[in-house]
Amino acid sequence: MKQWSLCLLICCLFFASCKKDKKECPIPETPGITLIFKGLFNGEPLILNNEYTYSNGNKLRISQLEFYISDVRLVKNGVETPILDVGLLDFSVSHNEECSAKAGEYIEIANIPDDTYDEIRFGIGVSPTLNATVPEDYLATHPLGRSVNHWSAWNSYIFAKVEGRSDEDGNGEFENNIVYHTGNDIMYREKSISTTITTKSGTHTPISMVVDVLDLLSDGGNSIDLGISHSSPLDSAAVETAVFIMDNFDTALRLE
Ligand SMILES: [Ca+2]
Repeated sequence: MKQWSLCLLICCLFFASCKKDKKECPIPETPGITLIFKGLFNGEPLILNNEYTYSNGNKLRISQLEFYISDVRLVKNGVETPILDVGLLDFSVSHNEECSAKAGEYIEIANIPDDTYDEIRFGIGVSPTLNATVPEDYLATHPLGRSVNHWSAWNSYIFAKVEGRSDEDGNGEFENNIVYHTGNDIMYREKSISTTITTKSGTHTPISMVVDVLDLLSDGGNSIDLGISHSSPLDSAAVETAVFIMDNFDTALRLE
């Protein structure tokens, strides 16, 4: 009997600790569309700072994944309905532990016209029109109001961030710092996903997608040399790393 009580207590503590995290798991069933992005690494849930194996066998830890989406549109028979200008997916809170990582990082969009759509389109990064603005144009709570996400040297928002550390010499110490930041209008990418989306007033419509960090760093044939630890400046050869990551969103980000 004592053992059962102890077990129950542990279970309660487990669920209480899950609930306490800022990002809910499962996520709230708010009326409207909820765009859900579940971080993965090689098909497994992405837990920040956990150890994963890179394509060359080296160990690495991802400490941050973040990216903007913009110009989100629902499409029916080729006709677009805009539903969101810009949103920021910051995985730093939701992907700290398994429960909320499996639930995913999400953006809620209300007031969607009732209909059945056959496609969703959006840009990865900040659309050129919005990228011509600066954080000072916004409140700090707006997705574009974060001054740390704007790089004046690029005259651009940072479209995506993949950060972490890797163990390049296999001695168990993660000495290599990787900071891959992308930006500039040339790196803006369009994404289109064909799927049936039915919206009805007062109804929760989730669209679940995944984004696999290994697929951002490696396209199967080529992999980023993690020894190239930075993706900047824009005029350096290392910028190819940033372009490679943005190109890879096409396959790394997909319907769940
Ligand atoms: Ca090492």
